[in-house]
Amino acid sequence: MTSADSKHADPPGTLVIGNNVPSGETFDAPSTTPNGSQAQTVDHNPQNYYTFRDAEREVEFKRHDMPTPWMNYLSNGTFHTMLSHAGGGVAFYKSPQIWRITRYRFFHLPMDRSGPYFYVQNKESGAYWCPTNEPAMNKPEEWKSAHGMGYTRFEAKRDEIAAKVVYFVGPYENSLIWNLTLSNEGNTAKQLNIYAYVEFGMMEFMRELQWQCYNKHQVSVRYHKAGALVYRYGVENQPKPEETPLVYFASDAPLSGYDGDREEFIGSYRSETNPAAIENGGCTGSTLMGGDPCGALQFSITLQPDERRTINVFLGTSADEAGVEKAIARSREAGFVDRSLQALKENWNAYLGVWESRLPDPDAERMINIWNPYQAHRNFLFSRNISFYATGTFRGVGYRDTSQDILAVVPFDAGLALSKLQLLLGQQYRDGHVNHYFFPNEGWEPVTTVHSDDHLWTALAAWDLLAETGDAAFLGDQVPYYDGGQGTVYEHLKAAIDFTASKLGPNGFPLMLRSDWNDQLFRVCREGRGESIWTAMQLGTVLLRMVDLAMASGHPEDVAKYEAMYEEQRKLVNSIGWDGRWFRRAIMDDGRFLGSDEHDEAKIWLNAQTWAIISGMAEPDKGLQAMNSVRDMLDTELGIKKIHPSITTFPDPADPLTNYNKGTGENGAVFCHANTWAIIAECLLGRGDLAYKYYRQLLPNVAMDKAGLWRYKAEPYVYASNLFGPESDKFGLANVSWLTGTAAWMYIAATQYMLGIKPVLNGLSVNPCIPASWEGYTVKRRFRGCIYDITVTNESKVSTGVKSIIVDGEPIQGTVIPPYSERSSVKVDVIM
Ligand code: IFM
Repeated sequence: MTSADSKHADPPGTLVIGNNVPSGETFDAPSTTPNGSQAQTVDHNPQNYYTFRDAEREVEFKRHDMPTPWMNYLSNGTFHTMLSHAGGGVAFYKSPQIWRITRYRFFHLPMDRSGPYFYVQNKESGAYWCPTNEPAMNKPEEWKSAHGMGYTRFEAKRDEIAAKVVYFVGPYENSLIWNLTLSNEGNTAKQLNIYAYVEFGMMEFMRELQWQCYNKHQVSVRYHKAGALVYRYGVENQPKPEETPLVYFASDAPLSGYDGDREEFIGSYRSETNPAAIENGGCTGSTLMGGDPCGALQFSITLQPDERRTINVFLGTSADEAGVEKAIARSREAGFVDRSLQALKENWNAYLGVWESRLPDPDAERMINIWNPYQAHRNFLFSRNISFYATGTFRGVGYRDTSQDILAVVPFDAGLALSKLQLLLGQQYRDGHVNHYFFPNEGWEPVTTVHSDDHLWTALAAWDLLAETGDAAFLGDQVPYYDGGQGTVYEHLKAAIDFTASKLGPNGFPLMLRSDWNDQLFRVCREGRGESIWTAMQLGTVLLRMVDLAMASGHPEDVAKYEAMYEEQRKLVNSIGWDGRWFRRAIMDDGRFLGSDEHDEAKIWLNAQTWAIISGMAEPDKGLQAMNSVRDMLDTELGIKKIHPSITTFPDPADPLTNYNKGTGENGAVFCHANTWAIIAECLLGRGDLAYKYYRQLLPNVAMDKAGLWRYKAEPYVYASNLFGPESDKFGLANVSWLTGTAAWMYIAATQYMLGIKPVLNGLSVNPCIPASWEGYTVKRRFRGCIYDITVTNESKVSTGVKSIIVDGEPIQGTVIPPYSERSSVKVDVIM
């Protein structure tokens, strides 16, 4: 809906672009300020900042002065680094909460510090610069960087020296590899000092904030005879001292100096921009037995004209001294770095090779083939732990969030998905409820708040696993309960249903308990009487899956119970849950409805409309009317608002439902995660044009183009959790990018509902719901050991409806293609 065609009396608003920067045009500030620093050039055209290189699965950056750091995650599953396009970032081993290796200063200015930096210094002039562009004051004359699958590279030139650095975490060692190649492009020999620098932090970030003054004297940086620095975090009372690794900082090139004491290398009242050691002739040879640790390695080299030299630096971890020596020795073996990078690339080729599509929309194609599954994989790995927005301080694995993240890993690696499902089920109590957050690496006590939705999510992942593999054996696997004893996977899922059945409220809907998917709802259900109408819909969705799971695991006796429960909730949703033009969201403690036309604020909530359809519960006329209300009241030019109107005083000015400013976060923002369900719902209604509109408008680069780069701000290649909504003066500002449930569900919405290629129990269903204008598309999808090479032809220019499917020349009945495990590939022609 644009504000112009809104049917609602109080339209959500209009798109205002760039109220902090002049709109529409580009202006260039002088390139240097009076004090010599480079001034920021404000340029609204995204094309001047970045470009996609789809064949390489890369996004390349032309400028370092982005509105925010645009991140990548480098990881081998154990050792991780979040790294920005300008070289800022943080490395950690397993957990950023207790084994954080380097320091990243969240929310501080200048932003995006510190990071794994190289400095290139001309010995004669003393001038120095960084291939990462930041943090040195002197900037490269030419510069670009790029994020790829598991690596980030920088290419820069200054004073006839060209530098290329590739940072990545390879599969063979737990280390961040910094692969630097320097070339002399001039006619004279160049005497250079090269420095590699990292700032070590206290491994426990919470402790660093609280107890740094004492505990800083329990860390050390020693020089190791292998020609390396070794950082030891020896702080008392840390949660798992026996598992805390040593950190090594080493190279395969001979050192000409080092520092382990940040004061010595950086100096006082200085920063990474102007390190004292670099300006004063070189490293001082400091080590550290208490204080502020760092790692600085100095290499003194001469490069002849046209000469090229590679220096590899390894920032890694190992359990003990012997392990450190072995890891360094292995890393220095000839070919180690190339082999590691090659293996990384092959692993991603294999992972992403499960799906390859060619679509009429290149933005959608790129997202579906590359960035969306990549982002979803990172969510699966990191949950909501650490990003530019989240400090990774007390965020473990969220039961709700991770259950959803699993969905987008199932198609790529069912084994990995199953192990995470089992990890989650280990957090379930015998009565069926689960821990809300838990800390598998840290060993901390879990967060035990009880929510109406958490425990139900896992059934969706279990059903998807069954459909993907066709193998029900895992449903019989034994998994422990958190409070003792064990049960099969199916028994765990059944216990979840039993728990909800035992927690119904006075009207018969599931009690809200602490909250449902929406974290804020506890504020209207504190007294324990509130009920969640949305959870009834979630339960319904799960019950449909449970019927299949019961049959597949040999428990047909449970089916009638699930069906009866579904029917009971369905009736309630369509009676008490119906407000006249949309479905209500909840019943508050005081018995009033949330999400009703009778209120001035928060009249309509997106989730209650979309899940009424997803659950199959909505009576057809009500479902259609509800989704029309979404279109008319919630949709904007930049995505669908979560609620409307935003809350300022509801339900009580002294105690409003949320403290979020209107148009932000949980209050009237465009919540991208919830938008995914609108796409699915529209596909289920067969409205392909609307589904596609909802999908396309939230493609990050598309939204950025519309909002303007300096308004949108976050990365154009991964989804953000939310965009400020039209009731905010910063409509279109993207927040909390990378780690969001948007990633998994957007992938499911696009591939399984829009493109309609969905594993089901008896095969691969092909049932597209696309814009009527699309002429067709192709998808290669690996499924149960066979590549399905699918060509969809939309000769009738419709959104939905399959006329015929021909597999290897043979027509099949219906829209489900059976498994062909005995064939390596099949050619599938689908006519719409
Ligand atoms: O569902 C939650 C999620 O668990 C954390 N982020 C916000 C979502 C909506 O409240």
